[in-house]
Amino acid sequence: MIVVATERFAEHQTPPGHPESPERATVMDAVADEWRHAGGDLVAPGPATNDQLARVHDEAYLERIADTAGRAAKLDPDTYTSPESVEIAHLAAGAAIDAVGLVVGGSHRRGLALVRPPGHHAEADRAMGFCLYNNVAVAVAHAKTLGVSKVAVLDYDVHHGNGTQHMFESDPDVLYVSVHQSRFYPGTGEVGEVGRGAGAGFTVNLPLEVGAVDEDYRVVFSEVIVPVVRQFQPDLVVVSAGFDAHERDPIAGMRVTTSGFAAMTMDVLNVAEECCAGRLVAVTEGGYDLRAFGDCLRQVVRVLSSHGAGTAEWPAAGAIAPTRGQAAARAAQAALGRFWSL
Ligand code: Q9C
Ligand code: ZN
Repeated sequence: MIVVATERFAEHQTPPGHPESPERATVMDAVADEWRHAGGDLVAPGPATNDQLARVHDEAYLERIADTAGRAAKLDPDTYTSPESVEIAHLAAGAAIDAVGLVVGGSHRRGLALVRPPGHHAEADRAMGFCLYNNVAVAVAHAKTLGVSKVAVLDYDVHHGNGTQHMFESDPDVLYVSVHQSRFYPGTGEVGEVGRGAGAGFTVNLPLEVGAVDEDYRVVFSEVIVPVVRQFQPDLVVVSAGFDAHERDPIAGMRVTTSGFAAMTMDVLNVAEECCAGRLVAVTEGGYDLRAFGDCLRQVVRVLSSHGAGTAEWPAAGAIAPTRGQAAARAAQAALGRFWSL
């Protein structure tokens, strides 16, 4: 596995008390250092170019963001820049691009880009939800230029990745799968959103009721996510790796444990092993409890650096019955049964 990271991600500043804080970069740095000291491969990213960003963002939007260079700006009620943010956002998208380049180039089977600001809420023409550029979408578009035909994106951030979904919703070569907290920010990601035109069936949304536990996630992974990704047969898997569904997270209401995140990552890595020689790139998104963020990142490093794949070690079911997961899986089977055998 290759880790793509830089201490410069701390330079993007948000207002005091903002959950997407520069301290998150300190956590990423600690994880990257541990990886390097253990003998792991670590590289610093180059900046994404305007042309690379323009594969998913509008030129007028890129100009608007470029105009905030050197100053603090409020782009949206949740999304702020500091003078350095544009430059750092280019490095975040560049890190996702570099991780994809290394994995598709064949020097590494797996990649992990430790980045901020996050990306999955950024639309073609709009910053939102702490996101400036859609790092994962830029990386997917980059993979296609390298000749990768089919890319599966799995987004386990607690919020729906509206930007990523919208950028690829008409594209049958990009499968977008999101599991998220239902009726929560940003408000999209209902189970009936299944893609448009030729892309119908290639958007899979699994909204879970607030309070979901590991066992709910295990149910939706085993009944929907793993079967769909397996049937899609991707040539590359990209994970929007947000950890704000964690039980310790301050801004959402799910109860996933650190082991639950390890198991989700292992489940999707297993499909990548089956379909595409384990070619998987994870790119960080949210995750706002610093301890949980670090713990989950260490689990992702452990899983992605394991040889081959093993069976996912889902935590033992607790006292809470997985009714939320069962309801989400049933709803997805009804909405998507005409596209996939579920
Ligand atoms: N204005 C990510 O996790 N909260 N973004 C809005 C009402 C926005 C989260 C609250 C949460 C954005 C990447
Ligand atoms: Zn999130």
